[in-house]
Amino acid sequence: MEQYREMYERAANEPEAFWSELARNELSWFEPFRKTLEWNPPVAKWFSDGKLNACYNCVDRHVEDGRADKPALIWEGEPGDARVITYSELRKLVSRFANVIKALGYKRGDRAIIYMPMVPELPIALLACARLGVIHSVVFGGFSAEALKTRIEDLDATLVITADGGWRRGKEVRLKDAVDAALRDCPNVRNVIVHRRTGSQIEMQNGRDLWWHEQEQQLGAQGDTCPPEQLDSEHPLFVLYTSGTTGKPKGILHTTAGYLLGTMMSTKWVFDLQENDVYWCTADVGWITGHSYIVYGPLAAGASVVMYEGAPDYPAFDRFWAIVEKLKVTIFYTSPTAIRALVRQGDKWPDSHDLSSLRVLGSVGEPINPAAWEWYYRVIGKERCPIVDTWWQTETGGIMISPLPGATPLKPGSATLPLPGVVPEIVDTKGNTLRDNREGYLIIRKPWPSMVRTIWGDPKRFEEQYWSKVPGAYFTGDAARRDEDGYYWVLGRVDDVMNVSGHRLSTMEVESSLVHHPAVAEAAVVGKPHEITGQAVCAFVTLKKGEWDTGALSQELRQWVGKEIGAFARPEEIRFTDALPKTRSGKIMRRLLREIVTSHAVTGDVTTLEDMNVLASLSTQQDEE
Ligand code: 7RM
Repeated sequence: MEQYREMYERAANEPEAFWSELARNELSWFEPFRKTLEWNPPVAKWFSDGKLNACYNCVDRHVEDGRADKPALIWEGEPGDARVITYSELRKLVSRFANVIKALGYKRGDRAIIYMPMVPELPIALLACARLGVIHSVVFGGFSAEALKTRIEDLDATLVITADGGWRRGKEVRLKDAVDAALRDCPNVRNVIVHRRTGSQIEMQNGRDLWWHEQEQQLGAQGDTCPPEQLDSEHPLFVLYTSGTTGKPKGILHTTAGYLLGTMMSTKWVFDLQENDVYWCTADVGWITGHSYIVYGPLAAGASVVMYEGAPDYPAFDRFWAIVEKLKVTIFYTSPTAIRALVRQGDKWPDSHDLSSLRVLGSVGEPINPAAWEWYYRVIGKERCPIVDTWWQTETGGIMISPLPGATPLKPGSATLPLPGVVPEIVDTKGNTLRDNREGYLIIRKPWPSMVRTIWGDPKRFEEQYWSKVPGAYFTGDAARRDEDGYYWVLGRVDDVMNVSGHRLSTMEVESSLVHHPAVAEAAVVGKPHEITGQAVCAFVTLKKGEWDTGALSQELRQWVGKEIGAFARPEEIRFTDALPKTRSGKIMRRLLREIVTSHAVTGDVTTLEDMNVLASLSTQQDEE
């Protein structure tokens, strides 16, 4: 802890010296940089006159530094197939695929959309693009053809990399069909490169569509090497689309050196990464967590990275724990949603596996409620493994607030303290700094290397969205509180904070209380306009298996919350439902629920919604009332 304090102080007092020293020592450069930071808010340039290559940093340098035979990717397919790829094999596979792309005429600055299942060819495709300076944009394989099309158009991509399909709960997700549908309206795409995964029947359009393996075969042996391009530090590495408050998704742009440094250092610090760790992040590469903590961070750090193709409950609810046991996973990083889903199935699933290899547990994506935290700590970590609750965003590129395992004393539900070089603050609506224990907006005062550089094609929206609320500071859109120990408690999105009778109330607080009740599986809470109190609490609740008298339970739950938080927090209304509307990454879409309780119409972007039927049945329920 003392070491952390020292480092934090140093980074706060001399940020440029702190980051430039790390960048020099931890990254491999073709040409060294002299300028550390040019900051003209909101435009940041880090290490701008240096040259490097992200793929070289993630792959080649480890082969050259004695990790040639170390496993880089340890892959588990959903059907039970498996592959281990060493760093030297990865260099060859990435170089060959980079040569395929290059031979087709794609070059630095071009844009490629990647739409693939969780197979090794997915990180290989990202790294091959990075090797050539081709800007990639991964679209999560669960997105529809329509969502795919919007992204291809916004990015003006000329190349699509996909697969015939992937496996999910024993069924094929037919990716190539979706690409075909999307491309009917995208004349600028010249080629589709298709990896064969499922072997099912698909259409191949002559001249446009090419099989990955056939293109590779044509290369011959000289295809094994491909010199990495020497790129500027600020060369765009990727664009990742994320939904904002409007209907149109935002293309978050990350560049090369700063992003790589931020993700690599945070991987080492937050997970206490050691040479022989077996590291597993269960996210999909289609989300920022997968980009930063499956691909770029851990590979830049030379780690052995586990990757799993399928669903956590296939063929049974113990799939995660079976993989932990089989591969002797030491670091395990997942989401509260996944944890809650598994809690619901009972302890017998983890209890039937040897989880003694685990050393550090991580959580990401939303605040982790105390009940889930306790279960994760006790049943998975056997009270031996620290839980790192990591707060960050697509826009921040890497982890910003998190405990350091073994050093930071934990408080369940708090992401604890900022990493070195991160300067958060809690402010009111006017941008004034608030005292401890006051809820306010979470902002970041100082620029950091892995920060978002712009919104693709929309610098104006970038400025308005993130930099105009508190001039010169980054606005996260989250509400948070800092306690008397300096610990941060992130309460959720600002638009998820309710105000009931003048009391600030987090939707999460009420949800957390509701899921404490033995009958409740999941809960989502939104504020509903109310004549007297301003807003009233409205809760959507799913129940655990069993027979429930919902009338009586409704009363009981209201009192339950009243007792746990206070009478003002009691939900005025409780709606029981079979499922909650969620994004494909598992976040509850409160915005949609809010629209259901305020009006009848649902507008805006719903392309990230997991199951549209959930939405339809929730609105109908209201229509009937
Ligand atoms: C990594 C990721 C970002 C939003 C963010 C928060 C919420 C994420 C935590 C969290 C509380 C956490 N990127 N969030 N992590 N809230 N504690 N540890 O999820 O761009 O998809 O979402 O997620 O609201 O603003 S994201």
